[in-house]
Amino acid sequence: MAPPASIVEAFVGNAEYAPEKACLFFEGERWTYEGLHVRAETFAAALKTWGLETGERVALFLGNSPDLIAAYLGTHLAGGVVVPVNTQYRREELRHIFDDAGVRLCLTDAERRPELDRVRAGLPELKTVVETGEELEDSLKDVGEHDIELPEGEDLAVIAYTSGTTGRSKGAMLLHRNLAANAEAVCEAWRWSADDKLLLTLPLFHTHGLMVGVHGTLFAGASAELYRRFDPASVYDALLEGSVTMFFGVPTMYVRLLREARGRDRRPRPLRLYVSGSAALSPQAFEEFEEIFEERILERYGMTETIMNTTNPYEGERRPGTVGRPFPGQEARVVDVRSRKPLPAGEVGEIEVIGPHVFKGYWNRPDATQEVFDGDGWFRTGDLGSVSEDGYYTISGRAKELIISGGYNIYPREIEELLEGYSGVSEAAVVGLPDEEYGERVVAAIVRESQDLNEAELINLCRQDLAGFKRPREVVFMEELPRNALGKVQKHLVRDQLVNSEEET
Ligand code: MLC
Ligand code: AMP
Repeated sequence: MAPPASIVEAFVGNAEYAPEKACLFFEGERWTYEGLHVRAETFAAALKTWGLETGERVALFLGNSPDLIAAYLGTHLAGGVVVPVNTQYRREELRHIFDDAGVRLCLTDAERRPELDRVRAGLPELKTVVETGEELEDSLKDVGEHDIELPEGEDLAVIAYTSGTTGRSKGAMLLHRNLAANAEAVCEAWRWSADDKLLLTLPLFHTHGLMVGVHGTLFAGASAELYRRFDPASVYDALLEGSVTMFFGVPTMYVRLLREARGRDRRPRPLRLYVSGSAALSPQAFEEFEEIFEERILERYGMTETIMNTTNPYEGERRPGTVGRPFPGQEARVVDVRSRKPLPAGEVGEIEVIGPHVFKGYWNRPDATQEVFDGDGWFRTGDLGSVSEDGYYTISGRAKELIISGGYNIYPREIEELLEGYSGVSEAAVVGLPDEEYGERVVAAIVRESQDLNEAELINLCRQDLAGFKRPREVVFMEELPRNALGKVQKHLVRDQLVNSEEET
């Protein structure tokens, strides 16, 4: 039998095979495969009743909940394309995504709606906004009968916005077949089966939570205990309770779990699998975790454009500080950044990947798409690294200018452009400084026009315009920014100055 061409096809197959099997647990509710299937079909019919045409975009701007997953599947059943939206985004970030993707319909919740309402007038293509709860339940009552079809593998499934080097984020176009192929590879590599129960506390608007956590669960016919958000105490309690078999987290979550464990007497029994990704897990955290939890975390490496790229082995050596080998059916290589020629083991260059998981390109951005493909379909990840003689990849830096804080990607240019737009700021350079908990934290170096401008004022302005995780944690005023002979700001020197002044204080 041919493998499923989409996640929704795999899900429907599992729902037909084992309708009564538990799929999701959420705040005391138990959702069976059949229950979620019915809800997804209701969403699909509702989207059609509200006028959604094949290929039109549906934004999901709401917190973790079964409805988010049902609406995701329902959009695919209705032939729509999902645009997941970070729930921390503020007006300008929202305006850009909704406008760029031409979002036609949005499902949101009471907490996020006011932020969307602030920009709605400037979004003529956004015809319908529905809020979960009473408004949604009322509108689902009038849903008509509609034909529902499974999507084709080549159809566009998701436009996932990823931070952009030029400030504005770009929409990565993932096809149904990309999602299905990667989920199949992940399930095979990690031996994910219908018997598994994943503790899922990651946000569902990013690759890690949605395309690894949710897709893997639905593909394997497994179940997930879904949380609204990560909270170390509740996660520790759930681990002690012992019914989950897997936990996936970003390194910040593991750092917090370790802190939680130090304050507890009881230890959870080892799980089948702990996975870390989205940012580098420090070898210290890996080792401390092994001491306390008696388990070696499996670290893997992925990104929005390609979902999962490499993984440490399920059986075999999980090597701290490395991200393992390519997933089954996929390939990776390290190339020289200038000549683009493959490099021998041990040498550092840019990591490239190829395979059925690699996205189609950026929405409406053929220029940007062309830049990231290196001929013959190899995708330039923008990550620097090397590969060992026995095939393990190590990420050692980034060719792209990027800060990763708590697993969220932040492009400094976006924040610099905003800061430079504030009155009193003549120049801004944003860098990431090392941070024990978040890996890196955002710090802004500012050249100001007047001494009256202060740190609190700038941070407050950013609070209004930016998602909280992008807001600079500190602002440092400088007489001038270090520049090279061509006038380009030397970010590494800014960073060195800030690190040195931190060490002095
Ligand atoms: C929240 N805050 C952060 C932050 N997350 N600040 C810096 N970095 C972060 N990552 C800020 C909030 O804005 C707020 O500040 C304050 O912290 C408290 O908010 P909170 O909601 O209580 O957040 P917190 O519990 O601290 O969140 C930490 C976290 C979260 C680790 C649980 O960041 C998280 O869920 N990260 C996961 C991100 C993720 O899924 N990445 C995957 C990308 S996919 P204020 O001042 O505004 O109130 C990818 C590909 C791959 O990378 O390989 O997986
Ligand atoms: P995003 O664009 O949000 O999907 O983030 C992808 C980026 O996260 C990658 O390009 C890497 O820089 C980083 N990343 C993901 N997993 C890891 C990991 N295990 N170690 C180091 N960096 C990682």
